[in-house]
This record gives sequence, C-alpha cells and structure tokens, in this order.
Amino acid sequence: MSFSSSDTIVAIATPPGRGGIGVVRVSGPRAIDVIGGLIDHAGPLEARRALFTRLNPASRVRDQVIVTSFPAPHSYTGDDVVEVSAHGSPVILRAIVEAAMSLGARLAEPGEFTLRAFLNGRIDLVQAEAVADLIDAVTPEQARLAFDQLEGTSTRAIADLEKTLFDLVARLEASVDFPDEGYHFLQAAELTTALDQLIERTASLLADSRRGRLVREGLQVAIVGRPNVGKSSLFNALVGAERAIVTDVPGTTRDLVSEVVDIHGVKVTLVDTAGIRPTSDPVEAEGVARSRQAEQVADLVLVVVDEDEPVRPSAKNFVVQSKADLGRPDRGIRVSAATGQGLNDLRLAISAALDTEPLRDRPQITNVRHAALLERAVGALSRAREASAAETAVPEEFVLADLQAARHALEEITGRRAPEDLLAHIFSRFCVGK
Ligand SMILES: Nc1nc2c(ncn2[C@@H]2O[C@H](COP(=O)(O)OP(=O)(O)OP(=O)(O)O)[C@@H](O)[C@H]2O)c(=O)[nH]1
Ligand SMILES: [Mg+2]
Repeated sequence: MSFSSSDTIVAIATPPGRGGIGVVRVSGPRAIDVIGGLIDHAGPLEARRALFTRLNPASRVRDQVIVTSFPAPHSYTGDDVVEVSAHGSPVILRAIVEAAMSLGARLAEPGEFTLRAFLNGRIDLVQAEAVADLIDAVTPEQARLAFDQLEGTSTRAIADLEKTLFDLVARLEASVDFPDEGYHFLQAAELTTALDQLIERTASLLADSRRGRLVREGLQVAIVGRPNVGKSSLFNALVGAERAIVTDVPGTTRDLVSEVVDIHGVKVTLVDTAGIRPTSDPVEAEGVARSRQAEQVADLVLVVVDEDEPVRPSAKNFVVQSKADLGRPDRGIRVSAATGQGLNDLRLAISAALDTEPLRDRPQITNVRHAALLERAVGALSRAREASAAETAVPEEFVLADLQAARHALEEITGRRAPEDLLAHIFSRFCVGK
C-alpha cells in the first residue's frame, strides 16, 4: 500500500458488472491532464461542472460521457479528482481505465481514494471506516449509524475527550516543570474530579457501544432441532427464498446454510443446521457436529419443535412451534412456514430478545476497534485516578504517563497516531474504486 499522493491513480468506482452508468475515477496531480487526453473536449474543464463529451480515439472504444472535474482541495481525496460517467459496460469502463493508464495513471489499490482523503486530512480514520461501513450496510439502521459516523459524531465525541485530556496533561506538565510552585497549575482535588468526569464520559460512550456494535456487526441466529421438524422451511420463509433444500426425508440438511436478513433493522445472519439425532451415517454425523458448533457460537438459537419434545432450557434458546397449520400442540411461538402464520411475531420476538428496541438516541461508537481503544483509555485514566488520589504522594510523572497512554489510545481511534500496518489493514478491507 502506498502512503504517498504523488502519483495519479485510476479505478472503476461502480460495482463489477453491467449497469445503466459506470463511473471511472482518477485522482492525483495529473488527473485533469489524463482525462483531458482521452476526451474530445479540447479546452480546460470547468470546476465541479458536468461536461457532456465523447471519448476520443485514445481509448480503444468510443462513448458519450459526462466528465466532472473536482480540483484540489475541494474533492473527495483532497487532490485533483476527475470522474467520468460512461455507459455501464465493463468493456467501456476497462477501456477508459487502460487509456488513463497509458496516459500516466496507475491502477488504484482497494481503498486508496479514501486513504488519500485520510492522508490529506479531509477525513479522520473514524470517518474513513464509516465510508466502508456505509457501503457494507445491509440494513437502514446500519446505514444511518455509518452516516452519523461519517458526518463526524464519533469524531466529535472523541475530540471532546482528547481536548479535556490535552488540557489536563498540559497543566500537569507545567506543575512538573515548575515543581517549586507545587500543584499551582492543577490542584490535586481538581485533578481527581477532572479524571472522574473523564472516566465517566468515556465509560458512557463505551456502554453505548454495545448497542452500536450490535447494529454494525449484526447477530448470528441458529435454527436447530430434530430432523424433519421444519427448520429449513422456516429458514427459507425468513429469508424469503427457497435457499435450503426441503424434503419430507428426515436428515435432509447436512451442511450449514446461512443467509443475511434484515430483522427490524438488525443485520441477522440466519444459519440453518442439520437435524440433531444419533446416527451411524458419517456424513450426517458430521452435519450434526456442525449443528452443535453453530448452536454454540450463535447469539440466539431458535429451537424448532413440531411435537411435545423436551427442550434444554438456556438463556439464548427460543422455542418455536413449527407447522402451526397442522394444529400441533401449543408451545413457544407458533409459526407455519406453509402459511406464513406467526412469522412476524417470530421476527418481533427475535429483535426483542436481542435487545434492539428502537434506537432512540443512536450510539456513537459502533466499531470494535474503537471500543477496544476506549477501554484502554478508561484503564489508563483509572490508573491515573488511583495514583492521583493515593495517600502517599505519587510523583506526577506517573500520573502523566497514564494520561499520555490514554491520549495515545484516543489518537489511535481518530488515526492521528496510527501505525502504517494498522492503516494498511483498515484500507485493504475497502473495495477498489473507493
Ligand atoms: N404443513 C406444513 N408442513 C411443513 C411446514 N414446515 C415444514 N413442513 C414439512 O415438513 C417436512 C420437513 O421440512 P424441512 O424444512 O425439510 O425440515 P428440517 O427440519 O429442515 O429437516 P432436516 O433438514 O431433515 O433436519 C417437509 O415435508 C416440509 O414440507 C409447515 O409449516 N407446515
Ligand atoms: Mg433441513
């Protein structure tokens, strides 16, 4: 991964495949020249104004295109950016990319446009991650949280903490540098109170993050039960497609089958499993072993029953009575994959059991990386708090070291202090062209 903005990069920004329109994006010091070299339009490109023109013979194919130029610094990356919208054929888009490369651009790596925006200070690391989240969102709630993060809600919350911490460190350092004046710059009691407030604010951000992560990462819900009870039928009904094989032969499902669905704004990964029973068939036995594994890692387990059979009680177990249309005994939530009866109740029950009641005030922290660093910050602040309140006077240097550690954790969230391997890791998750 390149951490320099000195060369000009190009990529198709729209998804692979055919569409009405496809967009090629070029960014870097030569972006305007490169695109200027492959269109009919001869004069300069007017900033941020769509221009209708044609590809010239420099590209192997011709097309009518719309070209928009975003001169630095008012662009996505902060460098000169030019976007070409052509008809969405892979042949045309590839020809534009190749023509741009023959005119001096190089193929962008995944996430490289956003990496440049970060390196140029257009956005911080939290916002860059929000771009990836927004693109990956599968539920509207995920998209809303990612948008808030992109708009800077998390950034501001972290920046507020950083500012308070910076102020504390500065005053404490002054006390260390001018020891004769003792705690002149910062009274011990004042320090303790300030730390209490900081810890409280950081902890409340963290407490919120559990809900945020729930929305961002989603949940695993396993469907388990004895053979033939209707697990795969229920799975298909919730997915809304005949994804898993359904037959009246017990032991139909062998492999785990999974699909992502949106259940009241929560991204749920539903997993259909093999019916659990003693078996001497090695293939089925492997299926049963996988069912048990899926049950273990799931956040919630739908135990499907079709007659009066015992269910092992467990906090994450949820009894679902299948084949309600056949008038089976009344247990748990009654559903029928055949008629659709009870499916909505089941969805409601899933979202309620997962504690995803309407997210009134949206959580600001949704990302496990941010949560882990906030935890590190709280740890360091708590040590500083303990040291500052100790009976025997602790040298300020120790308190300072803990406060610095807390600051570094916060700076790693926003990326002000982010090692290159962390950046490479984060940006490699992006798609090409973003
Ligand atoms: N009438 C009725 N039949 C159902 C319903 N759900 C499933 N069945 C039938 O029950 C049989 C078994 O359904 P599956 O969904 O394959 O059951 P399963 O639990 O996945 O079975 P295994 O994969 O073998 O463990 C099939 O013949 C389905 O048509 C339902 O809601 N109503
Ligand atoms: Mg099945």
